[in-house]
Amino acid sequence: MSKQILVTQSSMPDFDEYIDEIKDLWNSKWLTNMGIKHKILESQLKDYLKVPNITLFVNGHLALECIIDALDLTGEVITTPFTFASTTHAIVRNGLKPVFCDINPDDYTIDVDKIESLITDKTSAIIPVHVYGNICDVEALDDIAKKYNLKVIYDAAHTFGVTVNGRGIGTFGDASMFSFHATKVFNTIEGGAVTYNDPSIKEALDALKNFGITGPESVEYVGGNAKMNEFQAAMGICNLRHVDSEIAKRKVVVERYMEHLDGIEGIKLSKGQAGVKSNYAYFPVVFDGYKKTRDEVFEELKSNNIIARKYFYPLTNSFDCYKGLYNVEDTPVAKYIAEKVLTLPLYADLDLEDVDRICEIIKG
Ligand code: T4K
Repeated sequence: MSKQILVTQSSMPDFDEYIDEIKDLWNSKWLTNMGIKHKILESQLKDYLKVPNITLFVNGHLALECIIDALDLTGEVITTPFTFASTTHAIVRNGLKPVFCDINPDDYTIDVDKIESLITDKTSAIIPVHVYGNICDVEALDDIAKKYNLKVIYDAAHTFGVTVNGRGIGTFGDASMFSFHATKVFNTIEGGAVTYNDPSIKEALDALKNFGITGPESVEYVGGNAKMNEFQAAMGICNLRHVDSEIAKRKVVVERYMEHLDGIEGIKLSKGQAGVKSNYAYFPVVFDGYKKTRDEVFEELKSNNIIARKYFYPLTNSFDCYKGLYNVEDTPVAKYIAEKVLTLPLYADLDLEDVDRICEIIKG
Protein backbone atom coordinates (compact mmCIF):
# COMPACT_ATOMS: atom_id res chain seq x y z
CA MET A 1 0.00 0.00 0.00
CA SER A 2 1.36 3.44 -0.89
CA LYS A 3 1.97 5.99 1.88
CA GLN A 4 -1.08 7.67 3.34
CA ILE A 5 -1.76 11.26 2.33
CA LEU A 6 -4.28 13.15 4.42
CA VAL A 7 -6.14 16.31 3.47
CA THR A 8 -3.68 18.38 5.46
CA GLN A 9 -0.70 18.20 7.79
CA SER A 10 0.10 20.63 10.58
CA SER A 11 2.87 23.17 10.07
CA MET A 12 5.33 22.85 12.97
CA PRO A 13 8.57 24.59 13.94
CA ASP A 14 11.74 22.56 14.52
CA PHE A 15 11.52 20.63 17.77
CA ASP A 16 14.46 22.57 19.27
CA GLU A 17 12.92 25.92 18.36
CA TYR A 18 9.75 25.09 20.29
CA ILE A 19 11.68 23.67 23.27
CA ASP A 20 13.74 26.84 23.37
CA GLU A 21 10.55 28.95 23.31
CA ILE A 22 8.92 27.13 26.23
CA LYS A 23 12.04 26.85 28.44
CA ASP A 24 11.31 29.97 30.47
CA LEU A 25 7.88 28.61 31.40
CA TRP A 26 9.75 26.18 33.69
CA ASN A 27 11.26 29.16 35.52
CA SER A 28 8.19 31.37 35.67
CA LYS A 29 5.74 28.52 36.39
CA TRP A 30 3.14 30.77 34.72
CA LEU A 31 1.27 28.49 32.34
CA THR A 32 -1.96 30.28 31.39
CA ASN A 33 -4.26 33.26 32.23
CA MET A 34 -2.78 35.80 29.81
CA GLY A 35 0.93 35.27 30.57
CA ILE A 36 3.93 36.76 28.79
CA LYS A 37 3.75 34.49 25.69
CA HIS A 38 0.07 35.35 25.28
CA LYS A 39 0.89 39.07 25.40
CA ILE A 40 3.76 38.74 22.91
CA LEU A 41 1.72 36.70 20.43
CA GLU A 42 -1.28 39.03 20.69
CA SER A 43 0.91 42.00 19.83
CA GLN A 44 2.71 40.19 16.99
CA LEU A 45 -0.57 39.01 15.46
CA LYS A 46 -2.06 42.49 15.62
CA ASP A 47 0.77 43.64 13.35
CA TYR A 48 0.78 40.59 11.10
CA LEU A 49 -2.97 40.68 10.50
CA LYS A 50 -2.93 44.49 10.07
CA VAL A 51 -5.79 44.98 12.55
CA PRO A 52 -6.35 47.69 15.18
CA ASN A 53 -7.56 45.31 17.93
CA ILE A 54 -7.25 41.61 18.63
CA THR A 55 -8.18 39.24 21.46
CA LEU A 56 -6.80 35.69 21.58
CA PHE A 57 -8.86 32.60 22.45
CA VAL A 58 -8.34 28.93 23.18
CA ASN A 59 -9.92 28.05 19.83
CA GLY A 60 -11.81 29.66 16.96
CA HIS A 61 -15.19 28.30 17.94
CA LEU A 62 -15.23 29.85 21.42
CA ALA A 63 -13.89 33.06 19.90
CA LEU A 64 -16.99 33.15 17.70
CA GLU A 65 -19.33 32.31 20.58
CA CYS A 66 -17.79 35.11 22.66
CA ILE A 67 -17.95 37.83 20.00
CA ILE A 68 -21.61 36.99 19.31
CA ASP A 69 -22.21 37.34 23.05
CA ALA A 70 -20.15 40.55 23.32
CA LEU A 71 -22.13 42.28 20.57
CA ASP A 72 -25.41 41.50 22.38
CA LEU A 73 -27.10 40.06 19.30
CA THR A 74 -30.76 39.18 19.53
CA GLY A 75 -33.36 37.22 17.53
CA GLU A 76 -32.26 36.15 14.07
CA VAL A 77 -28.84 35.99 12.44
CA ILE A 78 -28.40 35.57 8.68
CA THR A 79 -25.65 33.11 7.77
CA THR A 80 -24.84 30.32 5.30
CA PRO A 81 -25.01 26.55 5.76
CA PHE A 82 -21.94 25.93 3.55
CA THR A 83 -19.46 25.97 6.41
CA PHE A 84 -18.02 23.95 9.27
CA ALA A 85 -20.41 23.02 12.11
CA SER A 86 -18.90 25.75 14.28
CA THR A 87 -20.49 28.75 12.53
CA THR A 88 -24.08 27.59 12.92
CA HIS A 89 -23.56 26.05 16.36
CA ALA A 90 -22.08 29.31 17.70
CA ILE A 91 -25.27 31.14 16.73
CA VAL A 92 -27.59 28.49 18.19
CA ARG A 93 -25.55 28.11 21.38
CA ASN A 94 -26.04 31.86 21.96
CA GLY A 95 -29.80 31.31 21.95
CA LEU A 96 -30.22 32.90 18.49
CA LYS A 97 -31.95 31.65 15.37
CA PRO A 98 -29.83 31.10 12.25
CA VAL A 99 -31.59 32.16 9.05
CA PHE A 100 -29.89 30.45 6.14
CA CYS A 101 -29.03 32.43 3.03
CA ASP A 102 -27.84 30.65 -0.10
CA ILE A 103 -24.29 30.94 -1.44
CA ASN A 104 -23.21 32.17 -4.86
CA PRO A 105 -21.99 29.52 -7.31
CA ASP A 106 -18.74 31.33 -8.13
CA ASP A 107 -16.86 31.50 -4.85
CA TYR A 108 -19.33 29.76 -2.45
CA THR A 109 -19.62 32.77 -0.12
CA ILE A 110 -22.97 34.27 0.92
CA ASP A 111 -25.10 35.45 -2.04
CA VAL A 112 -25.47 39.13 -1.21
CA ASP A 113 -28.41 39.49 -3.62
CA LYS A 114 -30.47 37.09 -1.50
CA ILE A 115 -29.84 38.67 1.92
CA GLU A 116 -32.35 41.53 1.94
CA SER A 117 -35.38 39.29 1.39
CA LEU A 118 -34.41 37.38 4.57
CA ILE A 119 -34.22 40.45 6.82
CA THR A 120 -37.08 40.81 9.32
CA ASP A 121 -37.63 43.07 12.32
CA LYS A 122 -35.94 40.35 14.40
CA THR A 123 -32.68 40.32 12.41
CA SER A 124 -29.73 41.66 14.40
CA ALA A 125 -26.70 40.50 12.42
CA ILE A 126 -25.12 38.75 9.46
CA ILE A 127 -22.42 36.11 9.96
CA PRO A 128 -20.90 35.39 6.55
CA VAL A 129 -18.01 32.97 5.98
CA HIS A 130 -14.87 33.63 3.90
CA VAL A 131 -15.08 29.98 2.90
CA TYR A 132 -11.83 28.22 1.75
CA GLY A 133 -10.19 31.66 1.90
CA ASN A 134 -12.54 33.11 -0.76
CA ILE A 135 -13.51 36.60 0.35
CA CYS A 136 -17.19 37.56 0.70
CA ASP A 137 -18.48 40.64 -1.10
CA VAL A 138 -17.46 42.85 1.82
CA GLU A 139 -18.60 46.10 0.22
CA ALA A 140 -22.14 44.87 -0.51
CA LEU A 141 -22.34 43.45 3.01
CA ASP A 142 -21.23 46.77 4.44
CA ASP A 143 -23.99 48.58 2.48
CA ILE A 144 -26.69 46.15 3.62
CA ALA A 145 -25.51 46.35 7.24
CA LYS A 146 -25.62 50.15 7.20
CA LYS A 147 -29.03 50.26 5.49
CA TYR A 148 -30.67 47.92 8.03
CA ASN A 149 -28.49 48.74 11.06
CA LEU A 150 -27.14 45.20 11.38
CA LYS A 151 -23.87 43.94 12.86
CA VAL A 152 -21.53 41.90 10.67
CA ILE A 153 -19.23 39.26 12.16
CA TYR A 154 -17.10 37.43 9.61
CA ASP A 155 -16.16 33.81 10.10
CA ALA A 156 -12.60 34.31 8.88
CA ALA A 157 -11.38 30.91 10.12
CA HIS A 158 -9.89 30.22 6.66
CA THR A 159 -8.35 33.61 5.94
CA PHE A 160 -5.30 34.00 8.16
CA GLY A 161 -3.06 36.72 6.70
CA VAL A 162 -5.27 37.40 3.69
CA THR A 163 -5.36 41.02 2.51
CA VAL A 164 -7.67 42.87 0.12
CA ASN A 165 -5.80 45.62 -1.74
CA GLY A 166 -3.31 45.59 1.14
CA ARG A 167 -5.99 45.86 3.85
CA GLY A 168 -6.14 43.13 6.52
CA ILE A 169 -9.22 40.95 6.03
CA GLY A 170 -9.89 41.20 9.78
CA THR A 171 -10.73 44.90 9.50
CA PHE A 172 -14.01 44.42 7.62
CA GLY A 173 -17.40 44.40 9.37
CA ASP A 174 -17.73 44.79 13.13
CA ALA A 175 -15.51 41.81 13.92
CA SER A 176 -13.84 38.73 12.44
CA MET A 177 -13.06 35.35 13.96
CA PHE A 178 -9.85 33.53 13.03
CA SER A 179 -9.02 29.89 13.76
CA PHE A 180 -5.50 28.80 14.66
CA HIS A 181 -6.39 25.09 14.74
CA ALA A 182 -3.72 22.49 13.92
CA THR A 183 -5.24 22.10 10.45
CA LYS A 184 -5.00 25.78 9.56
CA VAL A 185 -2.40 27.81 7.63
CA PHE A 186 -1.17 29.20 10.97
CA ASN A 187 -1.66 27.19 14.15
CA THR A 188 -1.26 27.53 17.90
CA ILE A 189 -2.14 23.79 18.23
CA GLU A 190 -5.71 24.84 19.03
CA GLY A 191 -6.41 28.55 19.07
CA GLY A 192 -8.29 31.46 17.68
CA ALA A 193 -8.82 35.20 17.80
CA VAL A 194 -11.34 37.95 17.30
CA THR A 195 -10.29 41.13 15.51
CA TYR A 196 -12.41 44.29 15.65
CA ASN A 197 -12.37 47.98 14.87
CA ASP A 198 -14.16 49.40 17.94
CA PRO A 199 -11.74 49.21 20.93
CA SER A 200 -14.65 49.34 23.40
CA ILE A 201 -15.45 45.67 22.54
CA LYS A 202 -12.18 44.62 24.19
CA GLU A 203 -13.42 44.75 27.77
CA ALA A 204 -16.32 42.39 27.10
CA LEU A 205 -14.20 39.93 25.09
CA ASP A 206 -11.41 39.83 27.68
CA ALA A 207 -13.99 39.24 30.39
CA LEU A 208 -16.11 36.68 28.53
CA LYS A 209 -13.11 34.41 27.97
CA ASN A 210 -12.22 34.56 31.69
CA PHE A 211 -15.44 33.83 33.63
CA GLY A 212 -16.65 37.43 33.24
CA ILE A 213 -14.05 38.68 35.70
CA THR A 214 -13.29 42.39 35.28
CA GLY A 215 -11.32 43.09 38.45
CA PRO A 216 -10.02 41.53 41.67
CA GLU A 217 -13.46 41.81 43.25
CA SER A 218 -15.78 42.26 40.27
CA VAL A 219 -17.48 39.84 37.90
CA GLU A 220 -19.55 41.86 35.45
CA TYR A 221 -20.29 39.27 32.74
CA VAL A 222 -21.60 35.69 32.72
CA GLY A 223 -18.41 34.47 31.07
CA GLY A 224 -16.90 31.09 30.39
CA ASN A 225 -13.32 29.90 30.09
CA ALA A 226 -11.79 30.35 26.65
CA LYS A 227 -8.23 31.49 27.37
CA MET A 228 -5.26 30.58 25.19
CA ASN A 229 -2.55 29.01 27.35
CA GLU A 230 1.18 29.71 27.27
CA PHE A 231 2.16 26.52 25.41
CA GLN A 232 -0.30 27.37 22.65
CA ALA A 233 1.00 30.94 22.47
CA ALA A 234 4.60 29.68 22.35
CA MET A 235 3.69 27.46 19.38
CA GLY A 236 2.14 30.50 17.72
CA ILE A 237 5.24 32.64 18.30
CA CYS A 238 7.37 29.94 16.62
CA ASN A 239 4.96 29.29 13.75
CA LEU A 240 4.55 32.99 13.01
CA ARG A 241 8.30 33.19 12.23
CA HIS A 242 7.78 30.70 9.39
CA VAL A 243 4.25 31.37 8.19
CA ASP A 244 5.25 33.40 5.12
CA SER A 245 7.53 30.63 3.85
CA GLU A 246 4.84 28.04 4.60
CA ILE A 247 2.32 30.05 2.54
CA ALA A 248 4.88 30.34 -0.27
CA LYS A 249 5.27 26.54 -0.27
CA ARG A 250 1.48 26.11 -0.34
CA LYS A 251 1.35 28.40 -3.37
CA VAL A 252 3.74 26.11 -5.25
CA VAL A 253 1.50 23.11 -4.46
CA VAL A 254 -1.60 24.98 -5.64
CA GLU A 255 0.12 26.02 -8.86
CA ARG A 256 1.02 22.39 -9.53
CA TYR A 257 -2.62 21.36 -9.04
CA MET A 258 -3.67 24.15 -11.41
CA GLU A 259 -1.23 22.98 -14.09
CA HIS A 260 -2.86 19.56 -14.01
CA LEU A 261 -6.53 20.38 -13.53
CA ASP A 262 -7.23 23.84 -14.93
CA GLY A 263 -9.25 23.83 -18.14
CA ILE A 264 -10.55 20.25 -17.86
CA GLU A 265 -14.22 20.03 -18.78
CA GLY A 266 -16.42 19.37 -15.76
CA ILE A 267 -13.75 20.42 -13.23
CA LYS A 268 -14.23 23.80 -11.57
CA LEU A 269 -11.43 25.40 -9.54
CA SER A 270 -11.28 28.48 -7.29
CA LYS A 271 -8.92 30.81 -9.10
CA GLY A 272 -8.36 33.75 -6.80
CA GLN A 273 -10.05 37.13 -6.61
CA ALA A 274 -8.95 40.58 -7.81
CA GLY A 275 -6.83 42.44 -5.24
CA VAL A 276 -6.86 39.51 -2.79
CA LYS A 277 -3.55 38.14 -1.46
CA SER A 278 -4.38 34.49 -0.87
CA ASN A 279 -3.07 32.21 1.88
CA TYR A 280 -3.73 29.03 -0.15
CA ALA A 281 -5.70 27.50 2.72
CA TYR A 282 -7.74 24.88 0.82
CA PHE A 283 -7.92 23.43 -2.67
CA PRO A 284 -11.61 22.83 -3.40
CA VAL A 285 -12.55 21.14 -6.67
CA VAL A 286 -16.15 21.02 -7.92
CA PHE A 287 -16.90 18.03 -10.14
CA ASP A 288 -19.84 19.24 -12.21
CA GLY A 289 -20.47 17.33 -15.42
CA TYR A 290 -17.08 15.57 -15.15
CA LYS A 291 -16.72 11.98 -16.36
CA LYS A 292 -16.59 10.87 -12.69
CA THR A 293 -18.73 12.07 -9.80
CA ARG A 294 -17.28 13.67 -6.68
CA ASP A 295 -17.99 10.49 -4.74
CA GLU A 296 -16.29 8.30 -7.34
CA VAL A 297 -13.16 10.48 -7.22
CA PHE A 298 -13.25 10.42 -3.41
CA GLU A 299 -13.44 6.60 -3.35
CA GLU A 300 -10.74 6.17 -5.99
CA LEU A 301 -8.35 8.42 -4.08
CA LYS A 302 -9.24 6.59 -0.87
CA SER A 303 -8.42 3.22 -2.41
CA ASN A 304 -4.99 4.71 -3.14
CA ASN A 305 -4.65 5.76 0.51
CA ILE A 306 -5.26 9.44 -0.30
CA ILE A 307 -7.85 10.93 2.02
CA ALA A 308 -9.45 14.02 0.46
CA ARG A 309 -12.38 15.58 2.35
CA LYS A 310 -15.94 16.58 1.47
CA TYR A 311 -15.72 19.99 3.13
CA PHE A 312 -18.55 21.09 3.54
CA TYR A 313 -20.93 18.16 3.22
CA PRO A 314 -23.46 17.77 4.74
CA LEU A 315 -24.72 21.34 4.96
CA THR A 316 -25.22 22.56 8.51
CA ASN A 317 -28.96 23.12 7.85
CA SER A 318 -29.32 19.37 7.28
CA PHE A 319 -27.49 18.21 10.44
CA ASP A 320 -29.31 15.58 12.54
CA CYS A 321 -29.26 17.92 15.54
CA TYR A 322 -31.34 20.46 13.57
CA LYS A 323 -33.77 17.91 12.13
CA GLY A 324 -37.14 19.47 11.22
CA LEU A 325 -35.95 23.02 11.88
CA TYR A 326 -34.56 24.08 8.51
CA ASN A 327 -35.20 23.20 4.90
CA VAL A 328 -32.13 22.38 2.85
CA GLU A 329 -34.14 23.17 -0.30
CA ASP A 330 -34.08 26.86 0.78
CA THR A 331 -30.38 26.92 -0.13
CA PRO A 332 -30.29 25.08 -3.47
CA VAL A 333 -26.91 26.36 -4.65
CA ALA A 334 -25.27 25.35 -1.37
CA LYS A 335 -26.92 21.93 -1.64
CA TYR A 336 -25.68 21.52 -5.21
CA ILE A 337 -22.08 22.51 -4.43
CA ALA A 338 -21.95 20.44 -1.23
CA GLU A 339 -22.77 17.34 -3.29
CA LYS A 340 -20.06 18.05 -5.85
CA VAL A 341 -17.09 19.50 -3.98
CA LEU A 342 -13.97 17.75 -2.78
CA THR A 343 -11.05 19.46 -1.03
CA LEU A 344 -7.80 17.89 -2.15
CA PRO A 345 -4.74 17.40 0.08
CA LEU A 346 -2.88 20.67 0.60
CA TYR A 347 -0.06 21.52 2.98
CA ALA A 348 3.33 23.17 2.81
CA ASP A 349 5.33 19.94 2.75
CA LEU A 350 3.16 18.04 0.27
CA ASP A 351 5.53 16.56 -2.36
CA LEU A 352 4.86 17.77 -5.88
CA GLU A 353 5.21 14.14 -7.03
CA ASP A 354 2.27 13.33 -4.78
CA VAL A 355 0.27 16.17 -6.36
CA ASP A 356 1.10 14.63 -9.76
CA ARG A 357 -0.09 11.23 -8.54
CA ILE A 358 -3.33 12.63 -7.09
CA CYS A 359 -4.09 14.39 -10.38
CA GLU A 360 -3.29 11.30 -12.47
CA ILE A 361 -5.81 9.33 -10.40
CA ILE A 362 -8.43 12.07 -10.87
CA LYS A 363 -7.78 12.28 -14.62
CA GLY A 364 -7.44 8.52 -15.17
N1 T4K B 1 -15.44 28.16 11.18
C1 T4K B 1 -14.95 27.50 10.12
C2 T4K B 1 -15.36 27.92 8.75
C3 T4K B 1 -14.06 26.43 10.31
O1 T4K B 1 -13.59 25.75 9.24
C4 T4K B 1 -13.68 26.07 11.62
C5 T4K B 1 -12.81 24.94 11.85
C6 T4K B 1 -14.20 26.81 12.70
C7 T4K B 1 -15.08 27.86 12.42
C8 T4K B 1 -13.86 26.53 14.13
O2 T4K B 1 -12.51 26.82 14.43
P1 T4K B 1 -11.75 25.93 15.59
O3 T4K B 1 -12.61 25.99 16.83
O4 T4K B 1 -11.54 24.53 15.09
O5 T4K B 1 -10.46 26.68 15.79
C9 T4K B 1 -11.07 20.22 11.04
C10 T4K B 1 -10.65 21.14 12.15
O6 T4K B 1 -10.68 20.50 13.42
C11 T4K B 1 -11.43 22.42 12.23
O7 T4K B 1 -10.63 23.35 12.96
C12 T4K B 1 -11.68 22.99 10.85
N2 T4K B 1 -12.53 24.16 10.88
C13 T4K B 1 -12.31 21.95 9.96
C14 T4K B 1 -12.56 22.48 8.57
O8 T4K B 1 -11.40 20.85 9.85
P2 T4K B 1 -12.13 17.82 11.08
O9 T4K B 1 -13.15 17.19 11.90
O10 T4K B 1 -12.18 17.66 9.61
O11 T4K B 1 -10.64 17.43 11.59
P3 T4K B 1 -9.85 16.06 11.50
O12 T4K B 1 -9.46 15.66 12.86
O13 T4K B 1 -10.60 15.08 10.67
O14 T4K B 1 -8.51 16.50 10.74
C15 T4K B 1 -8.47 16.72 9.35
C16 T4K B 1 -7.08 16.38 8.87
O15 T4K B 1 -6.13 17.29 9.39
C17 T4K B 1 -6.57 15.01 9.28
O16 T4K B 1 -6.94 14.08 8.32
C18 T4K B 1 -5.07 15.20 9.34
C19 T4K B 1 -4.88 16.65 9.63
N3 T4K B 1 -4.50 16.92 11.03
C20 T4K B 1 -5.44 16.83 12.01
C21 T4K B 1 -5.11 17.09 13.32
C22 T4K B 1 -6.13 16.99 14.40
C23 T4K B 1 -3.19 17.29 11.32
O17 T4K B 1 -2.33 17.35 10.43
N4 T4K B 1 -2.86 17.55 12.61
C24 T4K B 1 -3.77 17.46 13.63
O18 T4K B 1 -3.40 17.73 14.79
O19 T4K B 1 -12.13 19.38 11.46
